[in-house]
Amino acid sequence: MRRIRANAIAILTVAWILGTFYYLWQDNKPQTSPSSASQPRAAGARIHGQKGSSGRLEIHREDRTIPLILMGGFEEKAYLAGKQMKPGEDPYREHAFNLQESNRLGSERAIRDTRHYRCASVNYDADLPPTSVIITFHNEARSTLLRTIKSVLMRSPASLVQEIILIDDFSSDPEDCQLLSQIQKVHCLRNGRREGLIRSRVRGANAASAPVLTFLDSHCEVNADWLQPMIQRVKEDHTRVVSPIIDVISLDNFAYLAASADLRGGFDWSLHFKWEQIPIEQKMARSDPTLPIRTPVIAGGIFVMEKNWFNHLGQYDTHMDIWGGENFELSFRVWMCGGSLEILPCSRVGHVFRKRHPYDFPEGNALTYIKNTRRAAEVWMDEYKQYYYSARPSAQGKAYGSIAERTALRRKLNCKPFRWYMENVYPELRWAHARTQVHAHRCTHKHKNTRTPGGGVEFRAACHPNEAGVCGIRRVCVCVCV
Ligand SMILES: [Mn+2]
Repeated sequence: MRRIRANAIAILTVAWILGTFYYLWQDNKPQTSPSSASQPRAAGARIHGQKGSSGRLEIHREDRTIPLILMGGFEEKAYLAGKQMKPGEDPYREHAFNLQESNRLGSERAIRDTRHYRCASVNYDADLPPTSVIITFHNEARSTLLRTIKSVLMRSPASLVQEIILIDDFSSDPEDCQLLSQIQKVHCLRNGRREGLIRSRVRGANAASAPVLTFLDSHCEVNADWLQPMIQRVKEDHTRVVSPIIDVISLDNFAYLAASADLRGGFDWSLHFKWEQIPIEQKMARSDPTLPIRTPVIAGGIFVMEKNWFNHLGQYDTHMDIWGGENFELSFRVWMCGGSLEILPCSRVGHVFRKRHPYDFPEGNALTYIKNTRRAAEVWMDEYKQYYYSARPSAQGKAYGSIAERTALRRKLNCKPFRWYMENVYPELRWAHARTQVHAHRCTHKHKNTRTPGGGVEFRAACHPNEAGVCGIRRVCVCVCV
């Protein structure tokens, strides 16, 4: 009896020791926990602090060092010293982020590899096509701009980056851009007047010599192997437009924080962009965390697209000004005219999200946003544009210029109606609408047979089967339950 008990204790002890070892081994496996920073990464959204020590190992993969020859005659110290803060100056004033911290960091800091650990073992084709990286900016801080460029050179296979095209959108100091063109592969184009993001990007795309375009913001740091997953997806199917997960670089201390891997781009009827959770059915079906995430819209700052496809689809609406709304126009166009949009979890790029725009909109921030989104709604949203107007009544009566070219483009490309987009790409939006709009308006009579230039469908068709389209004051139409 005693012997049996002693044996049992011995076995339990061995099992306990093995269990402990297994636990420790598991815990040391390199892993980035997606739940450790699960906050949305939208501009203005609250940013989740990184959990200090989660007990897991963080891996810093070796960055490629930039060969000196690649930096050409560029004198980094002189470039950065040329724009230093004056003592006592508010470090947030000029750029709406902490310039002092940015300047202190240096241009080649290491950042945490925030990808899921399984991304490191995904294989990519050896013969991926090269890309032209297009960075547009207006009065960007020299330290953030340089870090953006150097991170691209450090963390991309040299053969994939054919060139980096900087579009200086009429910044106060032309040297911000010009001096950087001493770095190999970096070209600088300067606008003779303020054109805004959209026309600047089109200029960059027209100058690009590589078959794939990579649009990048000017205050980013790209992460390990960011480029291969995106170029691979575009190579496999040229109609895909892909973007990375956008990590958060703190505007206060420039800490690099992992964003959640479970988000996609969405919007509400006022065409306000937001990050949202992937619908639960799709989330359950995701067996492999390295797989792409379909997204109804992209945030717009960072994406990769084939150059021919970009041109075929009509580039951008160049009558949009400065910034804002262009991501909706592009997203609707890509989906409705035969392409698709994806977020690739194995590609990560850090971006400084700010709470305000540090630059002026010549016609005012709100007016520009309304003009741009109104153009997107008028060209692409068919009868659904009425929801946009009901959510943004101030848009009615605001000038938005001629859309004839863009509606002609839509006809030429034979694009699907917005209704198709609603049903197949973003069905979740309709429900949100039905719940919020019904209470917002008092409706007077049924609105019948509204024919719209784009779709030629009754307004009624825009509603859920158990709803009817109703027209209220000022032709604002909503869906109500019947
Ligand atoms: Mn930005």
